[in-house]
Amino acid sequence: PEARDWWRDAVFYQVHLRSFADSDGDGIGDLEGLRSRLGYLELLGVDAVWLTPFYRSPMADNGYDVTDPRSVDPVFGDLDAFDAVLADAQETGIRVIVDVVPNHSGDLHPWFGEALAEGRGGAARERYVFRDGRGPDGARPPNDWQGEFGGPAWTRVPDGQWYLHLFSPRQPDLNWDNAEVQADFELTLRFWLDRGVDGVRVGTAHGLAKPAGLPDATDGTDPRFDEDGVHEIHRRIRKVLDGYPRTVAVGEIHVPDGARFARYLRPDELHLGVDSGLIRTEFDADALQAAVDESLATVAEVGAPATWTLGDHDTGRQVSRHGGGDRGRARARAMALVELALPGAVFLYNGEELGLDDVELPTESLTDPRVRLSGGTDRGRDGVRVPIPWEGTDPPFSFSTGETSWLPIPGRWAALTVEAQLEDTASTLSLYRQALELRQSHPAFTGDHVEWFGAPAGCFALRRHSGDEDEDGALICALNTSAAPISLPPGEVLLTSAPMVDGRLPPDAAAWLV
Ligand code: ISL
Repeated sequence: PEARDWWRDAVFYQVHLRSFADSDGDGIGDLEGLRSRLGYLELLGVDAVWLTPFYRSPMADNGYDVTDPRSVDPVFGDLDAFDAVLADAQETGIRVIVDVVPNHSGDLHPWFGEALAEGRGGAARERYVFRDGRGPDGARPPNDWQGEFGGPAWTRVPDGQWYLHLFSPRQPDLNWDNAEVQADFELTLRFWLDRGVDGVRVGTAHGLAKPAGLPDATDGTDPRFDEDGVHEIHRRIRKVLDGYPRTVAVGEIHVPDGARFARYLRPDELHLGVDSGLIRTEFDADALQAAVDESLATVAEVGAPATWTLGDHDTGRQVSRHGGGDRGRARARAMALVELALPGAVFLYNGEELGLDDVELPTESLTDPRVRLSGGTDRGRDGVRVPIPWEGTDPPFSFSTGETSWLPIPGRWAALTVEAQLEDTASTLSLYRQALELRQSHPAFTGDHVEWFGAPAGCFALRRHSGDEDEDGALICALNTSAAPISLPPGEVLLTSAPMVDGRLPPDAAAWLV
């Protein structure tokens, strides 16, 4: 019989390419750098890599402003370099998915140039969302929508029309009612699938479709996202993927509730949706238990696997979110054992396995368009995109063959380099390696059922099992978010996120038992 779909319980590792490894000394991570570090990903033990956008782009939003979705930006290499990464990764047993950006193009995409040159009423404008403004002379935007990064979601062009951009003005939204837009996206999917990628991450999967008439946002509704029409688009994407066996489509889906989320994962839509429930939940056993239950219940409705993530290139790192320092790191380590204990797929973000924290960058280093569009009240997302410290005692810690890196790496990360942590059995990297190894090889990690049993206040104990009466295969994950050490349930301890104290699990720690 056909083996279980690989992606149902895969551990995906998000490579923020620009920040991963630089092979040519310009301070920017690239494909050849990634290729040279595939051995590390093998050692870490991940199943797949999700590669952030590497397409030709002016990088006004970190490459999510794509000029040509079927190309490689020279700063990252070329198509041959991409093919080499793909071949070597797959040879090593690591699958590769690429980030596709269907909601918008970059402003340097030839289509947008044509739309501006052609003027109002022309077919080139139909690929985007151009409208006349309101009020005398159309001087007010067509509706009241705000952009995700701040400011109005509309920008006026010299002939007086406005175009829609849910993100930065350099990311005009595509019109998904337009046949050319649809056909071109299918070409892009096939371009990468034909090259052999194992799937795609669909950015802003809850965007794309826009409501007829582009109504104002009234209280309690957000007409910008999660329109019913988006599901027809996902069904078309799924049909394309179904022609490529064993590929996966992973959606970035931000919607108000689980019922809306599940709609994207119906059997003829996306395979997986990145669930940010754990990211939003505080370090509290009851709250975390509720979040896990909610995520499991959400996907159970549609038969999709759950997914778990503690961070990505858009959200703050766990260590900092939990207060930083030793306590923040202890909590982040505990959360790693929680996410890796659960049934379903996991999305790790590069550097999470090193216990990296958010970096306070000098203003002149910031590149995120959110900084400017928010009027500077928001420091943006660069602080979670600082390059990986690999080796040595000083920045850039072998991230680059050159002297510098596109964002400065703090000297205090000297203790967190891959090199330092590989040698230290107590390091966060060693914890992740052990956890991934167990998750991969131990039979206790095969069950799909989760149940909870009695634990002291401020703690939880979950039991993951197969649902059969044969309970030999069960895994127990205990989490202590209380202020006091706790006794563990009976069983053999496989792994703890912190050393036991007098036979008990200390605060801010988790343990796995069988
Ligand atoms: O981080 C956010 C706001 O600052 C989110 O709203 C995020 O922008 C949204 O989830 C969509 O994310 C994806 O597309 C964005 C890009 O900036 C993100 O990095 C990407 O993950 C626009 O292309």
